[in-house]
Amino acid sequence: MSRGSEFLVVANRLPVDRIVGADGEPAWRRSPGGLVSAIAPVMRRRHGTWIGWTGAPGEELEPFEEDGMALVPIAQSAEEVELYYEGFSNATLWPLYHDVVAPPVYDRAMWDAYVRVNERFAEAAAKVAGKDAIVWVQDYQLQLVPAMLRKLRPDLRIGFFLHIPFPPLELFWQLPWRRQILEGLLGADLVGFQLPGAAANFVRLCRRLLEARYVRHDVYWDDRIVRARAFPISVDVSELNDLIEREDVLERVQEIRSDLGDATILLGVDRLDYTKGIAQRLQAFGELFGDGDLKPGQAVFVQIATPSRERVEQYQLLREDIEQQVGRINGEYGEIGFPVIHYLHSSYDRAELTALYLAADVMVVTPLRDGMNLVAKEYVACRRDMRGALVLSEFAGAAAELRRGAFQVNPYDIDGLKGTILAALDAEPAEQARRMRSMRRRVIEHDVDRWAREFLSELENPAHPVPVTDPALEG
Ligand code: ADQ
Repeated sequence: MSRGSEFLVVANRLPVDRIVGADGEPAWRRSPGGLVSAIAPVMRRRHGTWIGWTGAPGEELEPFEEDGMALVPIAQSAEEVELYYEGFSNATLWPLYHDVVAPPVYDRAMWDAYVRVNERFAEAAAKVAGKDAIVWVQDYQLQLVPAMLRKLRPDLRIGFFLHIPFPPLELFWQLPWRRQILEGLLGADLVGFQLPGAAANFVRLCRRLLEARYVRHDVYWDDRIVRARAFPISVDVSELNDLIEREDVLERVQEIRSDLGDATILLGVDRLDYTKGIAQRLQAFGELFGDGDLKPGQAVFVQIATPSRERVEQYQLLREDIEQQVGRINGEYGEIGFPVIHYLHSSYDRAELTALYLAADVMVVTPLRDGMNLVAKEYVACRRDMRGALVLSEFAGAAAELRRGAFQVNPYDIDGLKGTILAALDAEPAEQARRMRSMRRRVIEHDVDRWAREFLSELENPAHPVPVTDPALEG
């Protein structure tokens, strides 16, 4: 075998987006986001390779280099995108793993496509990995890759990280292909989750469904030990530190504030997804006007909703619902020049998001279920001024770490949500600072760099004991 890569990342998407370059020619640019910036330095240091899809159906590209990373594109036909990506990944696994907040679709053609595309990723990784290489597989779209890859290349060390929740046995049991998914994951040496509870769900399922032996969070499978551990993901604190000092960002903060008539600003930033609890927060906010607790012009909600999975039916319905709801609330409670909700269905660059975080008096993060939620951590990382308040759902993974500083809420409880929003609006600067200090300590010490380092060190040095649970995450 020729000398291949000693470090590989396998993810549904490549870490680059297609853009039009200065010369008008198509070009690539590194995708924004913590995962890419956390892994990029390791990739460069170890001459790593990233295997993923470009995002364009039917496109077949040769491997190429970008930003110091070797990239191997995996083709997906339009039909595979529909069945594997929009179908099994986003219409089956996504709702099943998020407490079934929407009904999962169980479709055999979707499953077949999921197997086929996972195989393609595994074969590509087997081909480019050097002897004894480290392979890090990412997320729910590729849960079969660890076992497929181990079969092809038993010499590799394989890690897997799940970015979304891992459901309890009672829900996972619905899945017609539950055994195959578990066996797929057990091909890894280390299976990482956001929270210890998810690792515990996984181990319990291995025991009940596969009758696997286990000791604490170690599963004995196929004469190997598969470790299940929690590694709560975080944000790129140093990138955000640079942004909050930029002159143009600070000017933009003033501009946003004055455009909104110096009203108190509540902010929501989410992909437009039914797991994010957008309707619940808007309803609670609207009712505060009906109750007379808030007046138009006094407080305003800015809801940024990034377009997402627009070809999946549930997402189209959600968009219609939210847009109707915004129209209804503004129609009912707004006044000329004072809408109560500003709804923006668009994507923004990091500088604009940072300006919004700095302008917001209250950040409202109310998912019905969320693996972690980076928006909550980004807000905290940006507020070096110790101002602002975070309203945070108990059902976000981030709630475990930010418990002391956030105004925690059950998003299904609309009255509770109203009371919590009012409490956050009323918090005195001293209380805001006390809460923010506690949250910032956690986020700054546990940034995304540390997340990647801890995962890789656990993968590469299994003898090195890492506590099964982080005391800060205990309930
Ligand atoms: P997501 O469900 O996408 O991630 P989240 O963790 O909040 O959710 O990350 C979203 C990212 O997109 C943030 O970095 C945010 O700044 C950015 N973003 C949101 N709206 C944007 C907009 N309008 N324009 C530009 N950028 C925008 C999944 C899981 C989470 C888990 C992450 C990481 O669902 O639970 O935290 O992966 O593991």
